[in-house]
Amino acid sequence: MKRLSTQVGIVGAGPAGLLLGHLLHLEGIDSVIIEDRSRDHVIERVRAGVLEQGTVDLLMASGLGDRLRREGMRHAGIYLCFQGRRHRVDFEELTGGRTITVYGQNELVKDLMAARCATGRPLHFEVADVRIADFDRAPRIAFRAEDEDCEIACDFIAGCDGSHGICRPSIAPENLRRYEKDYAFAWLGILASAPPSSDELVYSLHERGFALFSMRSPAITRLYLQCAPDEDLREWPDDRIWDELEARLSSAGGWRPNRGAILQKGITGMRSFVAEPMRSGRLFLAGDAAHIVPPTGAKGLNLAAADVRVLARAFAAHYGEGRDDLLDEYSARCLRRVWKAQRFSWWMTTMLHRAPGSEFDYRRQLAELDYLTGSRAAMTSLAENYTGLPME
Ligand code: FAS
Ligand code: PHB
Repeated sequence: MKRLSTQVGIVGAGPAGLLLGHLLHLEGIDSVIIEDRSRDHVIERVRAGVLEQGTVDLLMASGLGDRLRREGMRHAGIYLCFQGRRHRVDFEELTGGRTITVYGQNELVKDLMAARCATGRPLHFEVADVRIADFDRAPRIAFRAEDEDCEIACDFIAGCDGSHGICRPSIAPENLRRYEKDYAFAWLGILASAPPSSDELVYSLHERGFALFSMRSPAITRLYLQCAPDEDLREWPDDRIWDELEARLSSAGGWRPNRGAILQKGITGMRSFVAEPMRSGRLFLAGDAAHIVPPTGAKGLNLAAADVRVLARAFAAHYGEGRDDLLDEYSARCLRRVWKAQRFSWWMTTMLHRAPGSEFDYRRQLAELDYLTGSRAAMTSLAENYTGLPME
């Protein structure tokens, strides 16, 4: 058995685990990060694309902003499209200057990995058979790496292993409350080699269903359309996808998305989930390991960043000042933000997706969008939530 020891053992090298590792490094706190997939798989995984103002500020303040500053696309608003017309929501004007930045999650993960390597601190990929134990008293993480049995003895474990990880399920069911909600639809998402034909994101409610126009760079667009949870991708040849996107996104004045070669396509399920508390003894859950939001509000990655910001500060207070009050407050502090993001994500999702077979709901949704795009108060609420509620 190869025995390692560290202060914080981090399971998962997604945005939550890598960012936590970096924030701890800035505080002079040791950590070991283990990941069961390969470096390339983690980097190539196409996920989030929208960073809140607070997430961008945190990355900039942590010395992770160079490429983000150069390549991130700062957007001062979004469009809401319904009944063939686009309506702009001006975040900057409505919030006194807050914006979002479009920057692919995989680009952020690349930056975080480069930062980790620059510190020389341990980051193990392709580990297997990960188990955690004794996290009430003397936490240990066991795993296999290159056919060798390894064990990390640590003061704390950070469970940053996402919604399908092993950390949350390691907590005894009687010590965890689960809140969940499923949706009767999913997203068919594509990455396309086509220059974005809109300067900002377009969220569309159409009688044929939801559609979203997003982007990754001046040459790459990212688009999603509402589909059934059990949709078969084989029934969606590229032309059908483009025809459906055009039907749902086109608006008065002839705006439509540019077509191009589809580089990647996949189906993403829709789910709202919260596990409480986000701590069990010396095990702290962060990011998708503790909560899942439907992507309509673009909150998942931003919540992960907000969690690890609170957690890093709590560990710094523990090691630097010998105080545990911030560790004790971690779960309640994060959950306040998590539930507000759950509310916003649920609201965006139910306002913009067609519920199968409900004409009354469709007319109500159109009325909600009509009210929203005509009310400064309502648009301000959307703008505040979308750009990100202030970090505590
Ligand atoms: P992650 O799932 O990213 O990372 C967990 C890591 O742990 C993974 O690398 C996994 O391989 C590893 N792991 C799992 N089990 C392990 C084990 N047993 N041992 C070791 N490692 C293990 N969010 C937004 O904010 N904006 C968006 O626009 C947005 N769009 C999205 C679009 C899609 C299609 C999807 C699927 C999600 C989207 N999200 C969005 C949400 C998404 O970005 C997540 O919230 C984000 O990846 C959460 O980061 P982590 O908590 O680090 O979890
Ligand atoms: C994306 O760019 O991938 C994206 C943008 C906004 C969302 C979800 C995903 O709400």
